[in-house]
Amino acid sequence: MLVLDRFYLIVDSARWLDRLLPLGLQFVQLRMKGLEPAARRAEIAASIEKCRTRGATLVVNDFWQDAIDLGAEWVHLGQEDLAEADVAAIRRAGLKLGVSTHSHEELDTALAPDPDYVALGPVYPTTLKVMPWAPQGLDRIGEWKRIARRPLVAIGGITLERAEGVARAGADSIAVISDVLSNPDPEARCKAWLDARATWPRAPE
Ligand code: TZP
Ligand code: MG
Repeated sequence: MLVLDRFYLIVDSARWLDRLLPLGLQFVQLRMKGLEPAARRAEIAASIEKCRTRGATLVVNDFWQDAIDLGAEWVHLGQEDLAEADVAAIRRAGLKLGVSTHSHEELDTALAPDPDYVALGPVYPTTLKVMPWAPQGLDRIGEWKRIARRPLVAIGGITLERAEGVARAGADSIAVISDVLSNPDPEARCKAWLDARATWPRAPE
């Protein structure tokens, strides 16, 4: 099975990468909302280049056509994006694919394109996104990992203090926004995550 880095940071601009890649960040998603196409493509191209230079893996959220055109290696799609995306084109171009799920109903849809990981959330309440789904809780992680039979990314309201429990519950990787980017010292917090991930237990297969 594909091994994901256990810490998966989500950023909204390439500028974060200049600050955080030097700390040893390995797995990062660029998730942008509301940019004009030209600005968006410039952000994606810059992020691909920065990650490549540092040997990190970049995942492009939503904009799968840009991701293909600009030579990204990974794309992440939500349920709605998945319905509209040309998954065959993504695969033909050799990109890996991650998908989001928020409920049991969505899991079937998420598994249909045989994704390289499934992201489950929100595990805890998140302030970042208004969502109709209740927090899934830790038990759901192990349950979904058994159903999905592929790497599971946990997301939503996860803090460094909660991370070990999330890993113990079976998450292969933990995706985070606010706990790092809203911290008064994002570099120090990012470094703390990177150091901590080596100490987390792995749930038995
Ligand atoms: N999808 C499910 S929860 C979430 C997304 C994009 C937001 C995660 O942000 P945070 O700040 O780590 O809760
Ligand atoms: Mg999306």
